[in-house]
Amino acid sequence: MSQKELTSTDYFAVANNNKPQLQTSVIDNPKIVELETDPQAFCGFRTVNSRTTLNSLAALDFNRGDKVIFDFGNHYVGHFGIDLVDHGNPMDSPLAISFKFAELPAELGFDSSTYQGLISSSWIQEEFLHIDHLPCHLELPRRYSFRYVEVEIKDTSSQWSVRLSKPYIKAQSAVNDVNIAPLKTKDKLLQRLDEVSIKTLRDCMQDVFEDGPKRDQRLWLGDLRLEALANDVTFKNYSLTKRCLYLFAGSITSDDRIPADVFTNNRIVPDTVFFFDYSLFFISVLKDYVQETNDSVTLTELYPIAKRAINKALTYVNDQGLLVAPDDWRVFVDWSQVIDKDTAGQGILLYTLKQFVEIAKKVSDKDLLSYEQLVKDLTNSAVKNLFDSEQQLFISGPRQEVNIASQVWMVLAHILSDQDNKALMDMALKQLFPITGIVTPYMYHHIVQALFESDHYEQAIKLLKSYWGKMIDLGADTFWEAFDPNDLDFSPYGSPIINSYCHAWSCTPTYLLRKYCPNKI
Ligand code: RAM
Repeated sequence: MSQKELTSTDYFAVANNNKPQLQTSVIDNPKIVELETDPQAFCGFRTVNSRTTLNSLAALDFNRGDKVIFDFGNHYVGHFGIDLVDHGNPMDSPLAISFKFAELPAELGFDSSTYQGLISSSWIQEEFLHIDHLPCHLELPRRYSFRYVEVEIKDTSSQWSVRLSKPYIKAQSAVNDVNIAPLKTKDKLLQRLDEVSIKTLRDCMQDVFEDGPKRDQRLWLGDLRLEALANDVTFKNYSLTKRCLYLFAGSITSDDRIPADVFTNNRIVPDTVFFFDYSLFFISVLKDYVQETNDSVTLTELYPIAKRAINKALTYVNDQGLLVAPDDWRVFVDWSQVIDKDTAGQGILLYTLKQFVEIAKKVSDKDLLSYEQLVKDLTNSAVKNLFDSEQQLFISGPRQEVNIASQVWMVLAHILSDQDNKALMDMALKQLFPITGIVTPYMYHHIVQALFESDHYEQAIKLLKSYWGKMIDLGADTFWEAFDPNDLDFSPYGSPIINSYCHAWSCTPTYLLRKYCPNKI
């Protein structure tokens, strides 16, 4: 099989040929609700039904300071529309009107002018408009990600009022409500975890597999890997995975690093953010895609990129056979700021090197043997240098720290025998549970997966139920970007209001349940 590399332009052309046709559906008849403070609710806010109904709304006069909140009953991504009509004396001034869009009630309770988080406040979903002439049918041009919309009248004049009717969402996704076979279980919570996962994935499947339709609305490699796995057991939209693989292939740098993310609106722009592990996950996505589809053309065209990515990563292995990732190309693993990530990085390198060997076999790469030898060498060095036989756990970094991420990635890399993997997770369960210091569903996914893969079925289900189940208890319609059950206000960016509450990398319960327990639950 020839392994000739294409140019960026060629890769992007294939990506463009696999652009999805977005499917739209209209969601109307929302309920009208009111916002209340509640110390027990997520970030202190909940909604309650209002006495106003949609029918009575159309006859209500709105003036300066009046507000109404629509609740569409579930999370959607799309455009909001509403009819506005003036009432009373002639309209002697423009209408000033504002909108807030929220995935969760707490976003409505937050005053955006007080936001001091690390990333741009412009992600906060709000809009302020002047409308010169009524009546009008307004459909906002920007796409939002939301369940709730608060409409506030900033001003009319003392002469006239405005009346509101027919609010709706034109919802969009790359995928339709296809017939996904229901999860085979009588367990109501597991059914709900599966449904919410699928909804999360669906709302993130847009022009690319986005990380979060509220924020960053962008293709990230780490998120893509998990979305593609969940897609394999649900929507099976393989051309979207293919599109995203080609977008990353065309974005590889001249020094062989694959960017962590790519912007795809208007034009394709690779970001200048790089994570060591994300670059390697290109190999995982390619291997999984080829395993699912047997698409040998894609494998041939993308294999050279995978090879450049693994070769580049291997240049950071030292004489002892250990990965030393450079400061400007760090290993991400989780948003946790408290765990050492060195050993998890070694685990990820081994995990992806083994996957690379699988695809190298498929293309009959002449260098196959040397990669197989490297798997053996790096495995030996990991066991020799990083496994602490006294504690029976892997240690990480200069402080020889013991943390859950190291154990999990070593289990997932399967460098130990199945029996030793089981013993390792037994010890992790004893010493490192309940989990602390991990703050994303992304890393929790890997913990659950490591439990399944080390023959800890019950503990895996228990963790799925307690972690993702807690988000549901807190009102999740879709799963979240960040969630630390020990610190509900946690945000990687300094304010939970900027967090995304429909986030791709949290959609994996559907994958974990369908892959690891099809006939058991
Ligand atoms: C954020 C997003 C994204 C993730 C990166 C590391 O910007 O949450 O999903 O991949 O961080």
